[in-house]
Amino acid sequence: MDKKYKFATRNKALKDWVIKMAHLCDPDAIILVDGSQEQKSKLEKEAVTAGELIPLNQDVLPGCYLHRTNINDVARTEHLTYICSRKKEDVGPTNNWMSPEAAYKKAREFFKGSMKGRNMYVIPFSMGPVGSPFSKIGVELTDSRYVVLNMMIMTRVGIDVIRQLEKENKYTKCLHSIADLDVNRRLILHFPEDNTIWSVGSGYGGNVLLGKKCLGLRLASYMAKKEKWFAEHMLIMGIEEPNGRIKYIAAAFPSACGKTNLAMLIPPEGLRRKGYRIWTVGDDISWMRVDSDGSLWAINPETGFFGVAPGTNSTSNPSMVETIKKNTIYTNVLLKQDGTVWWEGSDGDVPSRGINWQGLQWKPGMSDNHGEPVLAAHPNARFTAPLIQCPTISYRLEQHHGVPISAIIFGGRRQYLAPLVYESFNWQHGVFVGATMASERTAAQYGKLGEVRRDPMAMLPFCGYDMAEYFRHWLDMAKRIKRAPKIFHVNWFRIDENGKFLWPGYRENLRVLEWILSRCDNEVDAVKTPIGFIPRAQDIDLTGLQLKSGVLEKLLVVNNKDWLVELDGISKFFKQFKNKLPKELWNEYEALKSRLERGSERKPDTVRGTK
Ligand code: GTP
Ligand code: SPV
Ligand code: MN
Repeated sequence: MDKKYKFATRNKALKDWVIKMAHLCDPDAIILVDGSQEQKSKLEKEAVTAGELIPLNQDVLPGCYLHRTNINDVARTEHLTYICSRKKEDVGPTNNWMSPEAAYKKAREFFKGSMKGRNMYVIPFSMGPVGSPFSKIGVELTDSRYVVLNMMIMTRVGIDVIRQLEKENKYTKCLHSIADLDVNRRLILHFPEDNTIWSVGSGYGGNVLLGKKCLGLRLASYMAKKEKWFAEHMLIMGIEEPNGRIKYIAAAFPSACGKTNLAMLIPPEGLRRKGYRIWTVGDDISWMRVDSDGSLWAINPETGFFGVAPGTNSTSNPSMVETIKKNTIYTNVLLKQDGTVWWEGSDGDVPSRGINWQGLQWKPGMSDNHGEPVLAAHPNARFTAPLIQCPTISYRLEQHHGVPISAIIFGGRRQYLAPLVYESFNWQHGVFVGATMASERTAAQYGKLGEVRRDPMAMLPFCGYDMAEYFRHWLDMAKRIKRAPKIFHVNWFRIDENGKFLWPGYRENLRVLEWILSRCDNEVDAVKTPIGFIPRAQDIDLTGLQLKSGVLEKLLVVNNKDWLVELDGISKFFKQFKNKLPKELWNEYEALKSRLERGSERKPDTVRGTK
């Protein structure tokens, strides 16, 4: 019953692989995605006919569509995500492991005949500008038009990538099928040694847009270790200072902890008047290399935003509101009667009715059988929109060498403990700060909301190899980076006795970034605490911000006793890496411990000039 599949390319190996996968999945036909507008329109029409996309009100939202995923398929499924290295110890204690043989065998069963009645699309894509030495090429085979249309926004798709492949033949083989969307037959598999990704049984973004987390972080981090660069879960932004210079920073926060919002903030009035302006380079992934000048240079390998919808409005993120007015795919938000969309924390009044993310009639105030409110949008509802539509997009987006990084920022969602901002003492201590990051769980992944989990460098779910080796890599890179960025930690999420956020966050975060940059330029003194340098209250410019007196001081408190308790969690986390954990990190741990113990006997904060 062998079908004759047709697929033309001069790259013989590529052709053989595509045909072989087609024989496994049994699609009706193979279709090459060429990135053209005509093909895009055709796919949109077909997706609408098939009910995969709902066209939105084209007068208000031109080129926009709504998609609903299955209700059991609304976030990344980390427990079904595996790194399949030949040796189990190579993935470390924080990754799920399956042997390549077992993984291929198990997934092959799910892929067998999975595309019957559908087409197999061949998406050639480049992460990073086509032809840049930073870039990596992938080819994703998928039976989902939703995936094709999203990939066309998120990555560079088209014939020029195929041409590149004909020259180089180095690419990541990505296979995806929605199959029957059965959570019991769902697997997200990475084969770093084969440069291959297999994803089956899901239709949710992070599980299926294989350029993003799967290639852009898991496989890329593995390559980066070997090739001596960094693939990180970081935003990249340019901060234009009043003197006209633009400085770039990269910041790693766990999923749904504010990368997108920070990357495209509009300066608050007080700072705007001073002359600050923001340039957005990326909101999720940063690939960084040491260039010949000894600095770290970063590109955003993506071309789109796959951003969290709930909470996005004209106050929290006006640039995003502007960005998603056209050519945007909305996933799992509320459909209003007028053919526009809504979500919790969106602009405008709460609609009197609509169809919610589950496809059910919805009215405000509804509750389910357990008395829980029925939501209009899923908390992890997202939009996919082209970067170039962002009013603050950086003109350096397409530059093959990216942008030079002045500061690296780590951060998490901590109701207590971590102060608004602190600076590490040096690179090694900065790596310790990143390696001991922790955050409260959000809706971006399955699991118990609010639970504190350690998420080093925001990479716990995205590191494609043993995290102990990953820390080693971070430490080793110090030798190569002659002009190393300073490393900071921020926390926008500290709360008061009433459970309210102490810090207004969002655009006001620029006030903290201003301090960070002035520290990079050695322009201000700081207060030395056991955990690092914190700002003197007078050095955070609060012009135009109504912050009650004493609040900033509260935000900056470093409580030694709490940190000593935190050390237990850190030590537990470190211990699982056994003797593979770099000893430098244990040294940092011991040093912090003794600073905290000494500190609790003395006056906690000692002001010291560090200029
Ligand atoms: P991923 O796309 O999952 O990697 O998430 P992200 O890190 O880009 O997070 P995003 O910017 O989308 O923010 C996620 C949630 O955090 C949204 O609900 C925001 O409204 C909220 N948020 C972002 N910045 C701040 C802030 O400064 N303060 C507070 N309190 N909330 C914020
Ligand atoms: C994240 O969860 O960190 C995201 C969304 O950016 S996803 O692409 O689904 O991983
Ligand atoms: Mn992310």
